[in-house]
Amino acid sequence: MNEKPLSHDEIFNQLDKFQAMDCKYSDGRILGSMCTEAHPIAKEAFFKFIDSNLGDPGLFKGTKLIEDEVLGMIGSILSIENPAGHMVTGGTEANIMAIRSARNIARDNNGLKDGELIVPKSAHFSFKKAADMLNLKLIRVDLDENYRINPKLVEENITDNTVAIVGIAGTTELGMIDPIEGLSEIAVKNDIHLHVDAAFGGFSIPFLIENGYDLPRFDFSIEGVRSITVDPHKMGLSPIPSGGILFRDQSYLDAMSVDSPYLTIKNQSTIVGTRLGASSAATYAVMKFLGKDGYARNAEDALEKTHFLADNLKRLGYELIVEPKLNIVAFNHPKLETEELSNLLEERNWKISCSSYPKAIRVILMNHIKKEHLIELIGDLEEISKSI
Ligand code: 0PR
Repeated sequence: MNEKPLSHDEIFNQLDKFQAMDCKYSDGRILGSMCTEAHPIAKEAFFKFIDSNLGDPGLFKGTKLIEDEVLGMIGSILSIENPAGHMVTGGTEANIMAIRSARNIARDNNGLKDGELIVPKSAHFSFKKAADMLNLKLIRVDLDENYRINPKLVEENITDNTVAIVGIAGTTELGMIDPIEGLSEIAVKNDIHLHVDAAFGGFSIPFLIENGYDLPRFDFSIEGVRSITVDPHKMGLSPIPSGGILFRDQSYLDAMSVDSPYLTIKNQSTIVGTRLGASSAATYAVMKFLGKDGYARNAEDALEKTHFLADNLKRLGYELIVEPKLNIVAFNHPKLETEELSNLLEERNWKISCSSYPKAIRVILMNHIKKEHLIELIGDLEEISKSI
C-alpha cells in the first residue's frame, strides 16, 4: 500500500485503466450474461442509499420500509399479498436461504439427520453450494425431451429424508419452465417444501402471461409452492447485487432466525449480516418507474429479439436445441463441435457462453443486445457456415 495519500485524479486515472480492461454491456458483445446494464433510475437510487445498512434495520427504518414495499410489489406479481422474505445479494443467497429454511423445518419437526434435496438436472450450481453448506445429499433428476423436470421421476426419488424439491422457472442454460403444478401435487401429497427458482424468469414470465403468452404458472397461486427466488439484478434491471427471496409466511424465516442481541432487532434470518439498503432502494425505483407495462414491454422486446435470432439461425442451417420459451437461444452447427463454433465466434470478438447439458452455444437476449448487434452476429454466423 502507498505511504503517502494519492490525489483524486491519480486514483481515478488508475481505476480508469482497470475499467478499460472490462467488457462493456453497451458493446453488445456479451452474449451469455443474465445481468445487464441497470436502469439509470435504479443507479441513482442505489447511490442515494449507498450507506444504509439493512443489517441493523432499526437505524434505517425508512430503508426497511422500502425493502418491505419491494417484497410487496414482487409478491403482487407472484400472487401473494403478504409475503415474508428479504432482498438479498442474488439468486445464490436466495436459494440457500430457501433450502436452509426447509432443512431446519424438517430437522426441527421430524428430527431429520441425513437430508436430501431433489433438483432437476438443469438446476443452477447454487444448489450444489446449498447442499454442501447444509449437509444435504443432492439428488439430480433427469429431464424430459424439452429439458424440463419430470415430476414422475421426482416422486420416485422421494424418501423420508427429502427436505425439499426444487423447480425452475427459467433455467439457466435454456430458459425452460418446469411443470410447477405437477411438482406441487407431489409436494403437497408428501408434505415437502417446494421451492421455485425464478431468479431469471421472475421478472418476465408473470408479465408475459398477463399479456396472453401461453406459459405455465409457477407462483404462490399454486398450493405447494412455499418459496420463490426472484432476481431484480437479472430481468428486473436493478444493479448487482439485487436478489429476492419470498416465503409464503413468516414461519419460514423464523425457522432460521438467530439471536442478534446488540442490534436494533433481536433476531436475524438472513445469511448476510451487514447488508445493502441500496439494492432495495434501486429495485423500488426501477419497479415504480417501469410499472407492469414497462416490464411487459421489456420481456416482449427480449422475446422478439429471441425469435429474430432463432429464425435466422434456422435459415442458415444451425440447429436449435429446443424452441425458446424465454429469451435464451441455444444452438449448434451440424458440422461443428460446440467448442469449435465457440472458438470461431470468440475469434470474431463475441463473448460466448456454452451450455453444458446439452452442449451448445447459448445466447441470452438481454437488454444490452440490440437488433444491430444481432444482425452483426448473424452475418458472422453466415460467414462461418459458408466457410465449412
Ligand atoms: N438461479 C438461476 C436460475 C440462475 O440462472 C442463477 C444465475 C442463479 C440462480 C444464481 O444467481 P446469482 O448469480 O445472482 O447468485 N445465473 C447466471 C449463471 O450463472 C448468472 C450469470 C450472470 C452468469 C451474468 C454470467 C453472467 O455474465 O449463468
